[in-house]
Amino acid sequence: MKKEQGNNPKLNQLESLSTSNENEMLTTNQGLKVNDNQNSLKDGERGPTLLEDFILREKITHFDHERIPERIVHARGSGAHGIFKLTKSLSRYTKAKFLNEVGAETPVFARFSTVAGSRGSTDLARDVRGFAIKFYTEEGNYDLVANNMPVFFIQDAIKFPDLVHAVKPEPDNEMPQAASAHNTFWDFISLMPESMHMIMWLMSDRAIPRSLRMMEGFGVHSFKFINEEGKSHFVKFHFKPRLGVHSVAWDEAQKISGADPDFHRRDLWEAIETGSFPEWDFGVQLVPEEDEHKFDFDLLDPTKIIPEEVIPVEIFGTLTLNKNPDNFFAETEQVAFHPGHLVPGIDFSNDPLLQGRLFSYTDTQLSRLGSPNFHEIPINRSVNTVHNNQRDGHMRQQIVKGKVSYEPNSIGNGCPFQAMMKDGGFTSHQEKISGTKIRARSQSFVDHYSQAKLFYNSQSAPEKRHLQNALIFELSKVTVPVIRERLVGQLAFIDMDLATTVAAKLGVKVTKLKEPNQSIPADADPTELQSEEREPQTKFSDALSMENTVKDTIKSRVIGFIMADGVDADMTTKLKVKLEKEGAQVQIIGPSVASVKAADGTLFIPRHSLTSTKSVCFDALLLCPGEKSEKELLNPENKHLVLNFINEAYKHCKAIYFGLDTDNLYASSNVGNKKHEDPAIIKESDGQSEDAFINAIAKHRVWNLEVERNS
Ligand code: HDE
Repeated sequence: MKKEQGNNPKLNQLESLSTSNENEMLTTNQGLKVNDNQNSLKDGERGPTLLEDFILREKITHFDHERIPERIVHARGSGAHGIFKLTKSLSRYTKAKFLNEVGAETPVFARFSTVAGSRGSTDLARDVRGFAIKFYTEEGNYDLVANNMPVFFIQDAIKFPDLVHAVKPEPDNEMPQAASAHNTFWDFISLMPESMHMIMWLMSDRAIPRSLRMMEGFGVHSFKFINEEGKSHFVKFHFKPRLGVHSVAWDEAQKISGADPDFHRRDLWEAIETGSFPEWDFGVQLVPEEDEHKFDFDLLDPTKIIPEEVIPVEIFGTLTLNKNPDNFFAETEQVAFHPGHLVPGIDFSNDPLLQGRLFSYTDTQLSRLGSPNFHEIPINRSVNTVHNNQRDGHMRQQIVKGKVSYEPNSIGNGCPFQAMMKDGGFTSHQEKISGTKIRARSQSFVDHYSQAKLFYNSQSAPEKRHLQNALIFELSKVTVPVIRERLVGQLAFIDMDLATTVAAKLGVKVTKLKEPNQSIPADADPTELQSEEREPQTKFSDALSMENTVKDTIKSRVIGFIMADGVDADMTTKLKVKLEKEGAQVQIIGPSVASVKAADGTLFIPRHSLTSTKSVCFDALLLCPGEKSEKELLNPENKHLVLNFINEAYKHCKAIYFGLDTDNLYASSNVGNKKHEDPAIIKESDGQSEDAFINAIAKHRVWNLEVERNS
């Protein structure tokens, strides 16, 4: 059941600007009703087309210009509307109105994305995910252009084009698509020790999320909050998903890319359509300005986190996504985010990566959306009216009355006039700065390994194994041996075990490097500036491991009910109702999509057939009860398909429920060979209950049994 979306001023604005074709006649762009949309105007039925056919020309011309350049990075994305609700006031720290009044609701538009792939690439690429949110506040648009990982590859914006060129498909043959597993990426990374912390995140399962709804969001940089008194705090932004942080297996990710390349987009869309609205807690880590230098890293360095054990994340609000866009292009494709879209009470820090971003985002919209009037596109409009003296330009839509477009003026009574601070006029935080003009990096940015170690040390055994395997996979695709060796040399600074495990599978030796440092100023003593090998102050952080995430809900989990003719309708329906009551989605899989006739004559309509989907598209499987159904499933036509389903789900550590009279399915599959206790394999015939199944799904996967399940 879809829930109400409430009063949302942004949706009201979009509604007033949108049209529907329902019950309407076809017209040209000039509003002329079209009488024939099948035939062009010709000189006789078989003759040439006439140039005067303005209807044909208009249609084809518009079509020829339908494409706009995709985003240089983050081209592949999915968006949704929603509401941000403040649950605790932040007025002590910031004067931003939308963060002051408890209960205040701010409309938002969120867009999640992969980074490297093109607009049509797979959702399940190993990649960072963008997590961009536009808050339509009364004081103007505020954009939090975040990622699902809290650090970044590089420390200075000037390296961004190099990073992106290295990860994108190689320039000579445009391969590989949406993948970092290639020479140029690892060549660059192996020469950039500052990327090592981010590489730990990218090689972890965080880079292959189960769902966009099960990802954390991080502002990455330190920003600043400024309160009414002008006092400032450094702030790091966090979004924590109510459903927990969960990922798929790499083998699964690759298979999903074939079975359903739109897996994440579909999952988000369907969750919202079915009223299972994704929710995140919004939190901040706050550091008073005077404590800036109290850490063993630099708050301005975007390759560092503030461990949650050092400064806890305080929760202040809830982000809920509750409406799908009406038109993908008009909304998700044309939305234009910018870390420089601010409201009073929020400001930047001097993070050199953030500083560079402040230039890039408007600049890119000019070539992507084609005009300085991109803010007038409905999805980008603020909910408060824009008043200024800017005029004209391509595709201008606002009709500003009067003669005046300059300031000062007397003809327009001085309007629009500057807003005083007390009226909400934006002022930059008055930070005292005195420096020498210099191209250099601060010595405080030089420790590249402590937090990479912290991340690696904080992972559970299965997470470490996945991370090692990811590195082995990626570096096996690298064809230049010296790049592999150099990268392994970098890993040795993080963890010797990690380096030797990876090296063994690559056939290279571990040589600990004195690594080249890109940030060395020309006149510096290189030995002094080389990255230090230090022990981090914080050695473990529970917050960094997905092992410690939410594992008590099966809401929105997709459970495949495999059945064939003769299934027991009563028992199956009972199981279905129970799982749906817990918020899960049950999808029926039949031998084909033709209806399945139960033993008592009840008809079930499958959403999928055994050939139209794969087990990787489900969180858990349930083999429906019924002797005849089992026999059908084990007939030669279906047997290999159904066993493949079960075996893959087993391999990927999922929960599987064998209903009554499915012992032969159990015995014929790999599950039948298991020689260990496995809480995620439930057999009704052994008296195990549905509750055990629900519990196992909520735990997501039995990653700790992965080795046993695959042996
Ligand atoms: Fe971006 N980034 N970025 N980025 N970024 C873009 O803007 C850029 C960085 C992020 O869903 C582009 O409109 C530079 C960090 C997201 O539309 C572009 C630097 C973080 C999105 C751009 C960075 C991000 C973008 C491409 C280093 C995490 C997608 C198209 C100085 C905090 C937003 C566009 C959406 C998009 C530039 C680094 C997040 C080219 C120069 C760090 C989520 O302007």
